[in-house]
Amino acid sequence: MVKLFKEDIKTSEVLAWKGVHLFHFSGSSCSQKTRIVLNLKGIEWVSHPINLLKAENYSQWYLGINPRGLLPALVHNGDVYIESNDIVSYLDGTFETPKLIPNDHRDRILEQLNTEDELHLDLRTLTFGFCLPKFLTGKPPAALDALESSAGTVEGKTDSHKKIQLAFWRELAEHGVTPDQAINSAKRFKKAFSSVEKQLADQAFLYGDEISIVDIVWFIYAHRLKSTGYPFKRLHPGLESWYSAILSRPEIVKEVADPVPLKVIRYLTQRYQALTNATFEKVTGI
Ligand SMILES: N[C@@H](CCC(=O)N[C@@H](CS)C(=O)NCC(=O)O)C(=O)O
Repeated sequence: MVKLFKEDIKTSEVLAWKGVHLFHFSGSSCSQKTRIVLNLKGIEWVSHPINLLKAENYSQWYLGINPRGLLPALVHNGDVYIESNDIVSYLDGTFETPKLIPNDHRDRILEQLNTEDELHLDLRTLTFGFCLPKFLTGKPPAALDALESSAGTVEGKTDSHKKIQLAFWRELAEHGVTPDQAINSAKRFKKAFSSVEKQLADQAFLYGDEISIVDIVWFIYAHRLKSTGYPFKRLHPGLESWYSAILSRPEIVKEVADPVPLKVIRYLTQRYQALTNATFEKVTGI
């Protein structure tokens, strides 16, 4: 559980905030996960949008709340939590119903959340490779420099996560998404979703009749992957009714809806990829 120490929090005004506050961005998958959990649990929360397209997450103000410069971040009565899976676990423990991490399966669920987190950069790779033109995927070098030079600590220690983020963005700026990266990311998702499909073979949701946090996190990845051209229906036919059942919930669908400009950009990007033999299926061979 990544709960920041008081001395990590340089934007000290948040220490006095009461209630539940979420820093988030509409199109961020980790933010979507957290908003869905807040909705399903009926928790009242204050919204603090941070625009990733304007690199607001690298402002000194936001780095003073989340030294990793990532979304989401949760403030609850002055305590700051980062890492979306830690945030949803915290919310589930603090706001009892409906229970999204049933106690009987807690260890396995935490393991699955870990697996999902490890695939996060693969999701980014495929999103940037197949939904957006390259010129829209980068971060301003000055913003990356701001992250690199910020002296923020996480739980009192210099944080190693920053290096991973910086390497990702700098490599992306240098060579875009390479075919090898796309192939490897696609294969990892194929493996992960094959295992989700097995677990769902004879039940409506991954832990029985009720939706759990694991359904939510895999649903969000499935939803994003579908938009990249990953052949979800062909590879995982057993997941279609599970996916549609989750998508039909009003507390969920509203959090994953794409804005019209993004849909237009994605449509044009994928038309161009079709004309140049560079679609998801052509590149990954999956
Ligand atoms: N492991 C982190 C990943 C967070 C993450 O990568 N968030 C993305 C949005 S989904 C972000 O803030 N990206 C902005 C950036 O890297 O500049 C979590 O689960 O919270």
